Amino acid sequence: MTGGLRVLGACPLDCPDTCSWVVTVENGEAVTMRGNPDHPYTRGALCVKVNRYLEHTRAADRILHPMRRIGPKGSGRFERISWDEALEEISVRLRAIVDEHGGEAIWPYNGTGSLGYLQGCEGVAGRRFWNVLGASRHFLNICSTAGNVGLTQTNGTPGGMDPETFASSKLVLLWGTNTLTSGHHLWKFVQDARAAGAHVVAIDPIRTRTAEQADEYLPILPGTDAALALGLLHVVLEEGAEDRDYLENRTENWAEFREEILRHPPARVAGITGLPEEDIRALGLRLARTRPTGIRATMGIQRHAGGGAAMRVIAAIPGVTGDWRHPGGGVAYSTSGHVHLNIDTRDDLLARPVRTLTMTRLATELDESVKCLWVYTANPVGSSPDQNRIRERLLREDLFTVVMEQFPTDTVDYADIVLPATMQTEHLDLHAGYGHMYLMWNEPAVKPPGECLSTTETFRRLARHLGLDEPSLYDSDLELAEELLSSGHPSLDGITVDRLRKEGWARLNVAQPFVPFTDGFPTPSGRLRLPREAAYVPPHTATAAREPYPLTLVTPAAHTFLNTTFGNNPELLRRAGGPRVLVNPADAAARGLASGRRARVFNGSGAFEAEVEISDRVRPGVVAAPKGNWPKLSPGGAGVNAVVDARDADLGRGAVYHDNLVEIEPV
Ligand SMILES: Nc1nc2c(c(=O)[nH]1)N[C@H]1C(S)=C(S)[C@@H](COP(=O)(O)OP(=O)(O)OC[C@H]3O[C@@H](n4cnc5c(=O)[nH]c(N)nc54)[C@H](O)[C@@H]3O)O[C@H]1N2
Ligand SMILES: Nc1nc2c(c(=O)[nH]1)N[C@H]1C(S)=C(S)[C@@H](COP(=O)(O)OP(=O)(O)OC[C@H]3O[C@@H](n4cnc5c(=O)[nH]c(N)nc54)[C@H](O)[C@@H]3O)O[C@H]1N2
Ligand code: SF4
Ligand SMILES: [Mo]
Repeated sequence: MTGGLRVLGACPLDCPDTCSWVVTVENGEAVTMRGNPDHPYTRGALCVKVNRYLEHTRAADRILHPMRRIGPKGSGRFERISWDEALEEISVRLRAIVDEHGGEAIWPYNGTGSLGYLQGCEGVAGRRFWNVLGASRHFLNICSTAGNVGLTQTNGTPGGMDPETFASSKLVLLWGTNTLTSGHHLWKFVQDARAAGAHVVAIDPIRTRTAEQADEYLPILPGTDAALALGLLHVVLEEGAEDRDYLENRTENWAEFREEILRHPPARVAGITGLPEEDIRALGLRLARTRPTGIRATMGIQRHAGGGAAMRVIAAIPGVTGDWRHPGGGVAYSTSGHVHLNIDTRDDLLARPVRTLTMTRLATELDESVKCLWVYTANPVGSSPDQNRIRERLLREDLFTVVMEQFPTDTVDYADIVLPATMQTEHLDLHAGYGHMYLMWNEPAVKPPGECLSTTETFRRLARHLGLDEPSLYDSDLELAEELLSSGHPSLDGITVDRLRKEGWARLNVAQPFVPFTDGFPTPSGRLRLPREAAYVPPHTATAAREPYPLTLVTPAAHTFLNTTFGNNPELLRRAGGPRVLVNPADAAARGLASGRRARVFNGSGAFEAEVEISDRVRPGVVAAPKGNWPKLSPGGAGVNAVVDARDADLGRGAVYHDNLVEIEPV
């Protein structure tokens, strides 16, 4: 045990768990970072990635100073400049752009690199500043919007089960979610349920490490979950196990939805989902007979053409079974719908309405009308769809690109000005888990290295340099935190900055166990709205011609990276072993692919290279390559998103990362 000062913080990454951590500081240096054993949900463990966070803050390639481009666009060649020079050049360019083209010529492009309410996307850092300039709005649709909209149409909110209540479930469906990789703290609660006799089923086109730990695994065809849900409900109806009282008093559209269920008997659903009819029947029987059933369905399901509809039908299941009556019953997608902070983006500062530009559509919407692209907490060249076209667009000479970053990502290579950003141990922030019911405080533990500045401080300095006189642009971090907590919502009663600073976290002021919707749903009727229209929307991979690209590519979370974050960490890169593609033995044989050998994965949009892993963890016709590898650190210089299209899902304009067709050939 070291002596030093203990500083409480929280993981900022786009992971449901938002871990509580303790940093030990000696002589101004962060010496250790450990999971906080006192936190009721994360209970002391971090993860394979964030165990290297401190090492990452000190990485040799950390960006420590402002820089200006000296090579051609995209070359990644820069010279060091001072903050004053950077602010001056930016101010001159922004003023000229606003004067000549209007504020909407600026695209503030922020991503999920930090979920901080101050420094990251949840409080929409920088938005007040952009409002004063009249910049375009940015629609952050890259991650979860299809599911959010689908759930909101059904329940009135994307918020669902408190994940802690899975300990009380008797049947656990891990549906399109790789718990042990993408938010592993839920697992303890799943194991508690199991110890009390629960049966755990994984539904995933890949036999993931989570699926391998489950009691039962269904290798569903990608994008067909709505059909499976209807088939399971068909069995529930055959058994007469629907909760008639709940349906009558708590839901609407039952007559229509019942018809839709009856159109999907297990035999038909088997043909759509690629699952044996008897397995669908067996799971349907379990669902019919097991209360409470807890469904953990996360973002994997909704990264498809019909992803929004899939979440709608899955959300309908507890409406039919009445599972929302019980702790441990219902659907858990995200808890963010239960968080009621006062996010005051000051949209009243806009002089006139402005257009909205869409995050996943960078490749098409970054046209001549955009004169400044301002990227922060995002790495679009690595993470956004249609990588090759994004690169082309970023080469435009008259586009002024500013990137605020910690590391020299592929996106940084295209910047005109790079601004050095702090990391989580170096700035203050407030967080809320999207996989638990706690607000989290992050106290800075150390001084920023070099000349790094936080997001909030960067925008304050920029405002000052531009001579903007709107007072709210200068609110301090503590003032911003106070404002966030000032919504007056009862779930925040008694939660103050002082308390958060002292304790590190606070559970939202809700019952324990928290069972949502016992007093009705936040829909206009107060009822759960069962789908009325065609409930199953097929994936692109089922409706498009499967020639000349016959394989369905799924691109899920990598175990060792968090999106592209850590993609440059030498040890995590070593563990990942470079970009990989999982191929079924039959597909490999048909193409002369060998395990451990490099292959080219391609379609009409582009190509990337990866090492082949031949495995029956994917079924014939389905291949899988994780997201997260940096294109420039990958063979061939391209990443998985070179073959991902910028198509929209059915709802919320969500991204379709798991719904693309490819072919593979040996290199
Ligand atoms: N280690 C690690 N953790 C992460 C991340 C990471 O990059 N690495 N990313 C973080 C972020 S940004 C997010 S949004 C979450 C995402 O994490 P998840 O919500 O888990 O989403 P995905 O990894 O996209 O997909 C989850 C699983 O769904 C499966 N899947 C794909 N398509 C379908 C389908 O049509 N039906 C079904 N039933 N399953 C399908 C995939 O094979 C995968 O195993 O995780 C966060 N956690
Ligand atoms: N093929 C495929 N692609 C995917 C997905 C998929 O399933 N498949 N998933 C998508 C999902 S779910 C998401 S959420 C997106 C994520 O896509 P992005 O939002 O682009 O997130 P990252 O790729 O993690 O890049 C975040 C960057 O922010 C930087 N950063 C972190 N903290 C800070 C900070 O405090 N200040 C500043 N200035 N920078 C910071 C990090 O260094 C990192 O380079 O990726 C999507 N991309
Ligand atoms: S990435 Fe997730 S599991 Fe890892 S430390 Fe952060 S919140 Fe915890
Ligand atoms: Mo995400």
